[in-house]
Amino acid sequence: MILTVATQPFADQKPGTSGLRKKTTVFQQPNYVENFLQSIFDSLENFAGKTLVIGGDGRFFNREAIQKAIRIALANGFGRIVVGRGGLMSTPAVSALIRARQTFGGIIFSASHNLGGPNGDFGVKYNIGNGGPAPEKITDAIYARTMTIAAYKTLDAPDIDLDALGVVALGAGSVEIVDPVANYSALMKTLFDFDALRGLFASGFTMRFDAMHAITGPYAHAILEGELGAAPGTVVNGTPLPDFGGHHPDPNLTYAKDLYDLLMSPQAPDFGAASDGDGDRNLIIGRGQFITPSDSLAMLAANATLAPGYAKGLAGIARSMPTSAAADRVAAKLGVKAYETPTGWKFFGNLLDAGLATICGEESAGTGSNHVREKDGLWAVLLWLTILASRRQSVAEIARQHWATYGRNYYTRHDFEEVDLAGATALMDALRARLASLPGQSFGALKVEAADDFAYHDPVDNSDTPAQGVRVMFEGGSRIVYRLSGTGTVGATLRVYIERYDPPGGDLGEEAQAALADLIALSRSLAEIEKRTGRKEPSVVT
Ligand code: VG1
Ligand code: CO
Repeated sequence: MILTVATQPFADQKPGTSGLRKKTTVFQQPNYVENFLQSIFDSLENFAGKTLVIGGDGRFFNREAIQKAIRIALANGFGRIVVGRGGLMSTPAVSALIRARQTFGGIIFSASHNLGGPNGDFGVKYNIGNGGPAPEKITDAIYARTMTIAAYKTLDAPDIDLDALGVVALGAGSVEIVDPVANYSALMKTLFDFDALRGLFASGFTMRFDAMHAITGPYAHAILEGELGAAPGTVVNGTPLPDFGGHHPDPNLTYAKDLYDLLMSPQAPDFGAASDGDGDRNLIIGRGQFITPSDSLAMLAANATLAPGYAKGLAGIARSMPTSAAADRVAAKLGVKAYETPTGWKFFGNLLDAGLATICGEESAGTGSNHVREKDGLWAVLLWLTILASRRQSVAEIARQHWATYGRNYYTRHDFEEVDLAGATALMDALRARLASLPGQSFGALKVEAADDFAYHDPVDNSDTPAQGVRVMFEGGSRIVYRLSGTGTVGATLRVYIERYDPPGGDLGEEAQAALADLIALSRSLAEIEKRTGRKEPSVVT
């Protein structure tokens, strides 16, 4: 039986960079998740009888949210709901399944790299029929709807057993519980030569994959150890836990420090990688050699044709604006177009759909391709393994050759997390007010060439997205970028992205923080970070 439940709007349901993210306790309020889901369905048309995929990263409140979503989606007229067993499915696997089954869309419950648990964060995101995050036109409509909603529809029905594979009837439709890994694993086999990868591990190649107690555990166990013959124990922290073991499931040098320390030690395996809460990010570390996500994008793009799925070459390469320009140099050499988009994977969807770009990436440890419409952590690992299997060189040798050919973009991101929102907003306003006066000014040896607030024009749908971050560009290819995060849940997080280009033959040394020291100091003074946020040092450096 369909129930119509009266409700009233919450004022805080504005989707950010990647859906709606809030403290779990906010999501647990009566009607909170129901309102947002109903607002999603109210913003969509012509889905009666169609199929919806629902997945989650397994964090605390995942099962409850999925039960609610199943009832609300069926009450709104969807015909079939496809759910990963246990309510689990990684973000790239949801994207892959939407595409494989040509479903109407999907719902992903995740707050990605944010802490989980009762005191952590929760999130929800709607993905469209191409498998990618809903574009701004839809997220704006959803937000508008959340402000006027007066009722939601649901079913008067018991919970579904999320752990039993198979189809059960519910309301006027049905729910299908599927193995969350099977379709994803099959897709990977179409892109990569699994025999060659098996050969790599059979030759004695060793790696560690840290799933950070999050969603990629089952995928990595099945593919790396199961299919490819990596030694048992290759995957660590491979069982998804509702609180991610109390850790941030964020694969960076701060939260995956154990992995970094191992790869820098005498006991280092050949290769190390990690993924995040929902499986769309990747961290790549070779023995003794960390690869920045921006460099990883460039190196993957430069070598992509070694994988069968990309043997015909790349149509183009896209990166988010704060991502280093390393990938642009590869695009130039390949003679393909380089695209620069705002932060967030939703901006890559049109480029991929239109066949303008094949590989995309973000400095925040996200890389992916046209195989899905999300970034994909394990995909990046398999492409790296393909390159290592084919070139028979170490990660460090591949990096050194890359820099010798293209030059090196030294890169770091400094995050000032959970600072006062008013102070951070004032900091950005003050920077914006100075933009016109910066070009031509010199700060020591650094001369400003241009400064702007990044605006994106989508070449496919001609939409415009203004105010995506302040860029200060210096002569010689150095750059400081400032923007406020759209995924935090407390106060504001100021992200400062710092980059310096060193042409082939140059050598600023191994230490990025040292190679960027003058730019880092300038990034602080230019934006008056200490005065406006009260913080002398960033909370996270990646
Ligand atoms: C961050 C990253 C961005 C990424 C987004 C979602 O956004 O900077 O590159 O696309 O998270 O990633 P922000 O607005 O906090 O800078 V994930 O792994 O949450 O889906
Ligand atoms: Co993520």
